[in-house]
Amino acid sequence: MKNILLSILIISFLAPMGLFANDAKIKRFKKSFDQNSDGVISLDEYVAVRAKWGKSEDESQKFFKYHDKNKDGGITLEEFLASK
Ligand SMILES: [Ca+2]
Ligand SMILES: [Ca+2]
Repeated sequence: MKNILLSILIISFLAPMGLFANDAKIKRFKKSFDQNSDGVISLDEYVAVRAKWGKSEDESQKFFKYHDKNKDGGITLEEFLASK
């Protein structure tokens, strides 16, 4: 019985934390990366935004490919949230 209560406690504590993490990512997607607000991060947007943070184009292209799961040349919000 104690274990069940503990599990419920842990789940109810961790679930909102997961939501907050996603929330921060959604904000980052919309405010930082998706410059033209079409719901997709293009390679140009991604490289340009990261360049402002002092990141190299090589590294950004590598990360872009990692995020772009279906390799269609754009990162959707779903793809962005699916990546760590
Ligand atoms: Ca865009
Ligand atoms: Ca994609």
